[in-house]
Amino acid sequence: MTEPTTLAAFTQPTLTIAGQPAHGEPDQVSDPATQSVIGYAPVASAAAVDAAVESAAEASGSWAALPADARGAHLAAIAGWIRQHAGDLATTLTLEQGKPRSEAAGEVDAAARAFDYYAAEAVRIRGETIPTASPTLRSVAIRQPVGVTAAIGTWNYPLGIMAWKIAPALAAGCTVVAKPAEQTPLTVLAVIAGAARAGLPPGVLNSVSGTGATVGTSLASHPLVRKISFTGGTATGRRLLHLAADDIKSVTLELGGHSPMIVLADAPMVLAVADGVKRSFRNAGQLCNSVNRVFVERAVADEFIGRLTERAAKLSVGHGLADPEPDLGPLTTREGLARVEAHVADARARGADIRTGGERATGGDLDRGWFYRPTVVVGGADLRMATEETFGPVVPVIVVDDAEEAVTRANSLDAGLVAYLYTRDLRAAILLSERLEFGTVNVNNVGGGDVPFPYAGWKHSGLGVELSRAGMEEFLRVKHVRTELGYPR
Ligand code: TXE
Repeated sequence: MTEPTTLAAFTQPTLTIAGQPAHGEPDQVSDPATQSVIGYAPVASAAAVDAAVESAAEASGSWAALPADARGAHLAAIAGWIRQHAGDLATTLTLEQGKPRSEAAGEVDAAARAFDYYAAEAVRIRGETIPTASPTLRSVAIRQPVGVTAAIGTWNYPLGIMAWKIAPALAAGCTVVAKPAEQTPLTVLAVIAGAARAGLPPGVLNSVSGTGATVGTSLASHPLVRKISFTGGTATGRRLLHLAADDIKSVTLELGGHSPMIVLADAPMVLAVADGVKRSFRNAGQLCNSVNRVFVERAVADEFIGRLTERAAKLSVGHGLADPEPDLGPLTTREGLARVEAHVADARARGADIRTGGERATGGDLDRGWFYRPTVVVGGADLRMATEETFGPVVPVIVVDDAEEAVTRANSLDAGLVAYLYTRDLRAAILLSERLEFGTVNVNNVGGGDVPFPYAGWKHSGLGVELSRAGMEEFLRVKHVRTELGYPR
């Protein structure tokens, strides 16, 4: 097969079914910064979804039986293909999703690193020998792949999130049918087509594209699918869990968050402000681990709010491919912009203080896109934005009396993905982080969310674990093999 050499090959990708390019009704993909059509993704028919799942089922036995290091070598080849095409992939990602080009390049690199990481991890799948009561009886627990996996992704980190599903699934010996979000299908479809070019056996990794209601539902409910790995909204996650229950499918869910940032009176202030800016506005706030509410202790509230506001007001907004590069691109979806506007209107109606932003970014080319100014709001914990995920460049700051109030408020919502804590007090850092009901607690940093580290949503933020070694184990199941050797000869 010839290698794509132009951007068009990435903005007009095919589906991949049984290792072959497959087509479908073309669906327009638009640049959220300009509303211009930048590409087309083929919508998978019902027959195409069936064919994709059947090819994954057919490839399942031989892929699982392939020695782990050979599976790892295939994953490394996919990482190589991604790196070879990193430039065009990053440009396509900015065009379909909106994020600044350097962040898109970072996401492409993260995807390649995920394939490299699980290439190495594939050979580390281990079982256990369990002592029995008899010298002739052997009990061994082995771990085998769950089977055909439906990987359903979303639009804020389309390629990164999909790599975090596909790479551990393939390493574990599962075959995959992947469905990217309908808003941002291009880079994912391009990489899956690239994986076939990089020599992945037919059927091991297939792609289908289209809406959740049609393609997503038929994929997730297909009887040959044994595992659903999903990232997206909590409502969709709940629906998929119900659907999986009917057929007892295994499920891993990464759902919405509502991350608190707690700034105690002894916080390292410069760091807290810098990290607050980074985690509130990166990717225009469209991060599941975005800072969604800050609880700051009264003694340092004025200083923190003043500095945060000053930094936020200086952030630039523009097309992700512009030179110089802006700090923020547009919101990716029209609905996303409408929600941001509704949350800010609610804050105004409740008398909150909008310190900066609070309106769309307009003028010149900005009028064509879904741009919003980085916004800092000071208000009460009753604001909609302080209880519902805004998924936009908006951060409410709530002043609290002490650490106790901050932790109680932080734990009061159903969301349990990530919490951030800023303090110089080691005792407070350890004791409070143990009380925070979140799958990740960051103390004096905003890192994590990267392939070596486990990422788990607690409460309504998810089920199971992604990333790290634990993320691969989600695609394995245990088999007990009990062998009596003492039978008569
Ligand atoms: O998610 P959806 P959306 C949160 C965030 C955001 C909200 C909704 O709060 O505003 O989710 O985002 C497919 N059967 N996060 O609208 O609708 C759909 O086609 C099978 C948090 O993007 O859940 C897409 O591929 N599939 C998140 C994927 O599910 C279905 C990051 C996600 O769509 C389906 C992004 C169905 N019935 C948004 N319905 C995080 N944790 O990072 C939809 N889909």
